[in-house]
Amino acid sequence: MLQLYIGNKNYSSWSMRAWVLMRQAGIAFDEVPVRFDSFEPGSQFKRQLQSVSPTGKVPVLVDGELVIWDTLAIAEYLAETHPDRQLWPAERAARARARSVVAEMHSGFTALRSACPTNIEARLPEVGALIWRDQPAVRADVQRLVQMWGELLAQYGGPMLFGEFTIADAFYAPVCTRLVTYALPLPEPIAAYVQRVHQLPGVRAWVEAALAEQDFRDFEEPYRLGRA
Ligand SMILES: N[C@@H](CCC(=O)N[C@@H](CS)C(=O)NCC(=O)O)C(=O)O
Repeated sequence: MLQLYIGNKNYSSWSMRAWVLMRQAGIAFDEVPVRFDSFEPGSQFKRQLQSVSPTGKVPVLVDGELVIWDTLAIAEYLAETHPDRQLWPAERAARARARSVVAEMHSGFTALRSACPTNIEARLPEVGALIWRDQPAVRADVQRLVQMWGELLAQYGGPMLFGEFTIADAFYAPVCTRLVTYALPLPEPIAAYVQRVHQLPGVRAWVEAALAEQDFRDFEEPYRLGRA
């Protein structure tokens, strides 16, 4: 059985991508939770990951003797090993485009990611309003999302970015939860896509588990210190 090492569901956006992808695609796996205590070298988190992950980060996929780390590599491995699940679009041009937007997510949107850390349980519209007012780089990231998603939904007809669910939707799922947490303003068709992503069974299952977790970590709560 495949094993997926993941961090706290309330906070770990990279874990969410791999987990949602597998769950939504119906790929069976055992989940190995690695609780965030801190990311310092001697932390329980780093010690638990030591034997399996060369980077000390989650997610990590273990398939027998094989260890695959980094979300993009995990997604590619699953696409290769489960060709029947159509994790990438079937058509070559769409597939190239899907890889482009996934790579763009993997290496980009840094302003949005650093200003609006994932916190599924939180509702921080006032914080989001200040970020929106004061951080043009965040506005530019959201503008790029609106443009990208708008073009893809128009071209492939929805409901997901490439028609049916693919790796691209899994990669943007934690962006969708951030947009809700911080209530960043979105035009209607884009807000509707964000809602559709929230309704995917794989995303619902992750969000429900994140809400049930109730394991608040101050170092992941820049806007709510003392919440734990
Ligand atoms: N590029 C990696 C990023 C993984 C990552 O940063 N994971 C976070 C949790 S969401 C982590 O393990 N952080 C621990 C650390 O930074 O030491 C991927 O795509 O999987």
